[in-house]
Amino acid sequence: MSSFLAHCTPWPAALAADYRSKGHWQGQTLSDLLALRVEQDGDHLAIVSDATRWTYRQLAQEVDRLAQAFTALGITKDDRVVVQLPNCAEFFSVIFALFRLGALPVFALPAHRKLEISYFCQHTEAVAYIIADQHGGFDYRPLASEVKAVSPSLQHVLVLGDAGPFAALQTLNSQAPLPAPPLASDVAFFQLSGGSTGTPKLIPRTHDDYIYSMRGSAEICQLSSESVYLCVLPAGHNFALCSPGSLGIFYVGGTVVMSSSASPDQVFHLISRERVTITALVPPLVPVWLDAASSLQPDLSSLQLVQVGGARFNSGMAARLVRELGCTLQQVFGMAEGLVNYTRLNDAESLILHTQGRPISLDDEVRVVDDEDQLLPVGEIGHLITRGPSTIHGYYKAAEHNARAFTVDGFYRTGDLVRQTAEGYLVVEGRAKDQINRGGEKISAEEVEHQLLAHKGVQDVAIVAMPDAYLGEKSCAFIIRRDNTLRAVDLTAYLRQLGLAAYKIPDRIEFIEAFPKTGVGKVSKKILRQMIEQRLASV
Ligand code: J2J
Repeated sequence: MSSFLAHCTPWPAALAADYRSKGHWQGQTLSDLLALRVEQDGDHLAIVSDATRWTYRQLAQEVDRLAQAFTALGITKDDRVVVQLPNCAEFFSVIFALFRLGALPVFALPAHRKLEISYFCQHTEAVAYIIADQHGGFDYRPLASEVKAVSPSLQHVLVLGDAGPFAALQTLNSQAPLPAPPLASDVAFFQLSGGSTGTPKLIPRTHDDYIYSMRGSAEICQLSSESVYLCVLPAGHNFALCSPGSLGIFYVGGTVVMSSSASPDQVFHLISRERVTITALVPPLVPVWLDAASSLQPDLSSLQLVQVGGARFNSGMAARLVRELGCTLQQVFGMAEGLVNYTRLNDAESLILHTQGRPISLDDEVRVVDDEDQLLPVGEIGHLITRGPSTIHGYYKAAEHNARAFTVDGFYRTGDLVRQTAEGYLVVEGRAKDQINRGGEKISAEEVEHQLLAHKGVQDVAIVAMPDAYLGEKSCAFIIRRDNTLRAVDLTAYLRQLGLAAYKIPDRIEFIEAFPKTGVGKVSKKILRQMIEQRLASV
């Protein structure tokens, strides 16, 4: 048995043994699953992406080519590789090649820029960074040059498309013999945490724990080889990858259709052409799709299940979705740290419209506790803490933070405020963590505050969520400036130039003379939220 990756926290031995004995952890790797698919039905269509149509066999061939090529480059077990690809077929050939080697993808989002990517590369000591040449009007190659200049560990930049000064993924070739495959208990990759701290946190997930979540999710969603999943959200995000997402589809031998955009024109075309049966959305996309569907009248008759999650979903909009699309709605309340809750397909409508579901199995322990970690009576609102076969016991290289983020008996503090119904379903009521949920994109207030504080014109800053009709929440930065000539545009331009992802740049900046304080003299974000709410309501 190999030891667990350094700077990661393994599950306590007793829990691990329990999960194995109950069959939650079955000792399979993600590579094993792909090999099984090829064996069972290699000619089934696995991925559609633009003009690319790969069967499972073709996918596996691409995976082998890349695994050999990566090996020839010296990429090997436990090496970290930052993967920042748009939704395309090659996303999967790259990650399965890394899985085969036991090298560890770090799933960056396409929106991440220099600050985030160089942090991931430095923090994980990544040896390679994999990008597309361009996507969404952005050229990733100059970004890669900047990242490389500040990331001493980085040996390779590999590019899908026109490689410029780097190496092209498509032409890599080698006959290098492959090393022994990893173990199911090994860390397989890193997900990113939504985060509430100064620096982003990385989430080590193992093959065993991820496959537990994927298999359970695929069963709950009743996937089969007939299922066709439209991947609209970023492919590496936990929701799109594993709830049940693309990996859940591969597990049952279905087909994944990649969409590089969430615009109704493109997705409706793909849904009717490929006879898509299931897709996953964040709440802001729902009214956009519904409005467009009512005017364009596309053929969405193949669609059986629409999953919505990532942020609070209004029950009125949920009812509208069911009425207008005539398919099943599933609410999904998940987190990259592990726990995922689902409403079940045959649940009563009241549960589907008004709750965020329940965990995959009873071994996903969920507790609702007060500020002192004491269990609350069922129905009361409190902090959600959780432990289970897919929930991590520690972030990567974050010992100090881990001491606060987990209870002594290994429960993860989700930072969500929830209530549990008599049926055991969870309703998300709010948030205790210092985060803004911008339509499913998570922003750590502290991370952005930290960047703004480095500006010489800023004396102090506090970032809070403000209501937004479309996104649910947007971010508002309250700033005490040193100099009255400092303007909001100076600060947003500053953040952009530093290389912060666009979604983290405050949507609004309010200059203020002094912060309201709590009874113990801390900045009261609660009062700041009320202030901006009132200001927005009065215009
Ligand atoms: C309210 N808040 C929600 C929901 C997540 C499936 C689905 C989503 C994610 C995800 C995921 C919510 N209602 N339905 O990983 O596998 C907020 C909570 C949660 C945080 C996690 C998956 N669904 N949230 O969103 O890691 O605050 O994962 O703790 O990005 O999103 O964010 P993330």
